[in-house]
Amino acid sequence: MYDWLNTLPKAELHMHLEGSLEPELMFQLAERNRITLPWDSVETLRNAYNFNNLQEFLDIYYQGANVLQTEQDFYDLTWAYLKKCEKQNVIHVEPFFDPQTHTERGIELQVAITGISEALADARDMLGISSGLILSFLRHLSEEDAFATLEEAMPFRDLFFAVGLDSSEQGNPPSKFTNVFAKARAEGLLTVAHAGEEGPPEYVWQALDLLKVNRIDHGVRAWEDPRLMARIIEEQIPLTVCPLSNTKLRVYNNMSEHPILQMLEQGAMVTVNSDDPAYFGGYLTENFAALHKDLGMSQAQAQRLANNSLNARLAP
Ligand code: ES4
Ligand code: ZN
Repeated sequence: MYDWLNTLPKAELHMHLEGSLEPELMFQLAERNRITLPWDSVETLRNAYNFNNLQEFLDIYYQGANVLQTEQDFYDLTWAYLKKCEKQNVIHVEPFFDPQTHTERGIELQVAITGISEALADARDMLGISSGLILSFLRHLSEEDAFATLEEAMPFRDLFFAVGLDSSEQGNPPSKFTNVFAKARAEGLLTVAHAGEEGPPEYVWQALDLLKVNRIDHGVRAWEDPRLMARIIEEQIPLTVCPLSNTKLRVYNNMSEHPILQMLEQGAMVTVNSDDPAYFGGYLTENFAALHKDLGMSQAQAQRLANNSLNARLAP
């Protein structure tokens, strides 16, 4: 089954490039940039990947991102992910990057977006992988900070097609970013937002009604609200679901509790994604394989999920 799932043509619509930083590359870049990491080896670092919630993960994810300093570093990070996509027959990707994770520590937005975009362009030419980049705002920071980030990014407007919203969800509702999302839409950008990962169904309503998003990232907690599920199905709003992420961050204690196949069977436009593959135990095929192993996903269901991912693409 793994090989069959691996060969299936698919798209990835929810992954954070900073979350594809494998420990080996993190240590390599630390050495290249003469940065001291708070872990003494790849093994120690991997052993730290035991999270009880989103925040415990984010604390390590932001620390790891410190090794990314030069355009070449961002290129190497992105290229390693795209080579993995080639191996797993991922033919289209719409990855996120978090400019504020880098600008906050003095790395210019231009450095990150140029390195990433060059790798995406090379993957188009050399690997046949199409893509569109999503600029994601950190929701634990202010809306004013998001406005400044959008402004800083406008000279590179042709290098990204959408904005997103990620980081600590609880206590940072979509409503906090209503104005900056309106501004992004006025600039012709599409919009997505993480909602209903740890946060309540109310945050999914807000992402739809206030941020007017074209797609919901995660959205699994919509399952608790039948009225919301009815709307998601009626309007065929894509949900980018991340099964291994949800169990690693204990949104569900066991994959057997995950509602993704029930959502699919009700007619929701759900897709499978890896989120932060270096931290959560696998890339796209591993996420599909986990659904087969733990939820008994059939080949027909896998085919529908893969088709959904290709149909829920937003990049031009
Ligand atoms: C993230 Cl899993 C997840 N949730 C929210 N924000 C994130 N940034 C990177 N991974
Ligand atoms: Zn995510």
